[in-house]
Amino acid sequence: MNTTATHPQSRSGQEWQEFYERLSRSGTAPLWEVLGQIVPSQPLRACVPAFWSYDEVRPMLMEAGRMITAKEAERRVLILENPGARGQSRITQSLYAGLQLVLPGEEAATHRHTASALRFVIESEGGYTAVDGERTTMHPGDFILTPSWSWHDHGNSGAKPVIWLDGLDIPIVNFFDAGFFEHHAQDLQPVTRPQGDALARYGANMLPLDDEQQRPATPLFTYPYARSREALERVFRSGPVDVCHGVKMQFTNPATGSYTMPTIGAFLQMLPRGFDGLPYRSTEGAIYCVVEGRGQSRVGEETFLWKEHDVFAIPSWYAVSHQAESEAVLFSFSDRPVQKMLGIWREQAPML
Ligand code: 1HN
Repeated sequence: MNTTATHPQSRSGQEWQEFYERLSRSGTAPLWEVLGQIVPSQPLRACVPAFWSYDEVRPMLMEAGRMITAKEAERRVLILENPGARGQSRITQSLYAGLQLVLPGEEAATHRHTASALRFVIESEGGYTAVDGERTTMHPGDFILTPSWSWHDHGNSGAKPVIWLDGLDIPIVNFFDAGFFEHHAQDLQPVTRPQGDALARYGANMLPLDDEQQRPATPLFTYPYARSREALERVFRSGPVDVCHGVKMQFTNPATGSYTMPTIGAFLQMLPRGFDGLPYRSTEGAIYCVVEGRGQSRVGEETFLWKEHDVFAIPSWYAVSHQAESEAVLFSFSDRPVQKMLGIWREQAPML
């Protein structure tokens, strides 16, 4: 506060204090004391750029696997907590992320919640997720969705641990105090459609003839890596390669052409070997998972050296530039769709 400067002779410090106490007792507060914080000239962020080495986290996830079953835990997950927001179960201001483990033979029971979720598969030979009556087998690199209020359960019929990165819009849902959760009557929901049904109906550049249903999220709930990877490779070969992003594509809802879910957008990008990207920033809070290759990303003042399966978070308005030592593929997700829908999304690219 700078009351002496703005009101040089008008009030004494004691009068100000007494006035503020009265305001407080009446449930009011002076805007002029907080204006700069609540309407900043540019984003004031609590969350900071952050990095999780898969080699460091994986052993602890396996340790959790020895200490608690998937059934006991409901979901056996290590939350990736942003160091600027400890205890708040968020990786960026608006999104939650965690690493989930399902051991051989385990099942994670069917439930649903208002929060929308995505999975990005890291390790799986025989892992599966069922979404609203349809199962999909998980392969490394697959991008799988469980939109708001869809029934979902997971299992592992293979012989090795299944691990994936979860991304949810929990902070957004809780911001609106709109969180609901329930268990299915059965531990495992009945399977009502064969594997590949959604992919055939919605993932072949066609739609069922009578498909005019308006849905906020994509009816295609699985995006197999083999397909996305091949598309990226072909686009990369014919170029151009963006100076900031390499070749970056966004996953879409085939019925609308829009983002896969209203709150979380997902992206896959390829960086050619030796790529030295220019800095870029936007207001989206983004989470990256390295799929292939090695390299580094400068985020603000920090440099993250990454390799396969590492995860890093880029909060709003931090400049980021990527360098690739070998050809690299990065998966990312962010709150871009909701910001765009609200008309508040900004970007600055490239920053020269
Ligand atoms: C959830 O339902 C899953 O279904 C994972 O795998 C993480 C974190 C918070 C709330 C619900 C899942 C979750 C979650």
